[in-house]
Amino acid sequence: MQEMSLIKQDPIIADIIARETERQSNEIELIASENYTSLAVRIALGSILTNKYSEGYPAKRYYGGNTIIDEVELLAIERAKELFSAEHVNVQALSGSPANAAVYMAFLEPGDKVLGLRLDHGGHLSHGHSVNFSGRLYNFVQYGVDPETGMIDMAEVRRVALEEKPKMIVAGFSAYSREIDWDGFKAIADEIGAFTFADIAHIAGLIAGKQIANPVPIFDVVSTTTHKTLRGPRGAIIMCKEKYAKQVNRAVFPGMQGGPHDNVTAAKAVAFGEALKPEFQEYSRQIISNAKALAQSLINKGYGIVSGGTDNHLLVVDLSVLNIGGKEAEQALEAVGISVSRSTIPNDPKPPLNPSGVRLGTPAVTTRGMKEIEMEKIASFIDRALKGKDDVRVLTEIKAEVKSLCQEFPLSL
Ligand code: DSN
Repeated sequence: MQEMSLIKQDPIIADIIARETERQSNEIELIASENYTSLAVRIALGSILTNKYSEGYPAKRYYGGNTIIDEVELLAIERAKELFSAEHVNVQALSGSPANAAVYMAFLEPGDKVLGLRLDHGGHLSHGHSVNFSGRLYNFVQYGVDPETGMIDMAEVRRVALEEKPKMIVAGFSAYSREIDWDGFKAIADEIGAFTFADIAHIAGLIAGKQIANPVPIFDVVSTTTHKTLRGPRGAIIMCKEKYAKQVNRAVFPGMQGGPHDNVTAAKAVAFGEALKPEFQEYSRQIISNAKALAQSLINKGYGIVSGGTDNHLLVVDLSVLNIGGKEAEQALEAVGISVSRSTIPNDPKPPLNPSGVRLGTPAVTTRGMKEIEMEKIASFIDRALKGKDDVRVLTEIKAEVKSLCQEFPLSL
């Protein structure tokens, strides 16, 4: 019904959406930060809640007519609190980087010193990269992973922290595949009186699904996007101790943003409701099991995996063995219907536009219902496509096999 109306009113956009639906249905999604939302999440996203303005917070709005909207926001807050054992949650942050900007604004003054992980070692742009607002407004100093193990060395984090005495320590990453020692970060921060900030954007679903440790009860402030492993709409939330609630809320509105996107808030509430169900724990367990199986299958084929494996949903494959760059690999895999993102490896000798690795993630394929056996097949597709990247016949053959595997695991549209 809604689709018919779009086709009638704007056939060009309707056609684009139809083609993207077909692409998502028939291709393998291995981008670690992507997932497939449920129909319920998408119905909330497409609802008339998008028509409303509600600057402010429940019962304290700057516009009339918000009684029902207040119910939506309060429900999203309650569910997020339960999911992460949080004292306070702001559900209005529009996305990951704006959420992080609000966190910095709530706890720091421009020029303050912050400690975060280097982007090329698995960190995130908003954790202090020089081209990002974070690196321009704040004085970021950075730690890296151990060159031998590819893992964060807490002794090194402590050494840098004691030397630099930052006002805040950031933990949480975009391309790091190992468990994070939250208690270790907290202990180091306590030694120097620094705030602790965890960005759990990538692993929030695995924490909600009780498969990996939760920093929310011990850290001062935690941000997460809602659309990655958490499988909700594109957006973010910020969680903090009750004593910081006011400053975090003020940083989001009126500090960073105007009106919240109430349709997105409703979709977040739906996703949190889904994540509170016991089946989400099984989903999270399977994501990790699939990532381990994919890593092992690639290791068996001779590929290097940064840090030697994974404890979460992602892995960074070192392509040096094939002597091809991440960009060529990304393109070869796209040609067979497999989406991945190029990635630096620690101390990468190659440039960021064509680094030495690709990052793979299993949240989306796990949502489709794929298991370890399919990960072996996917590893074989990847290996054959990379080795046959210049042979159109080989690529065409693999593309047909990818489509046929996808059709065994249809998306719920
Ligand atoms: N772009 C996201 C990712 O792919 O990790 C992080 O913001």
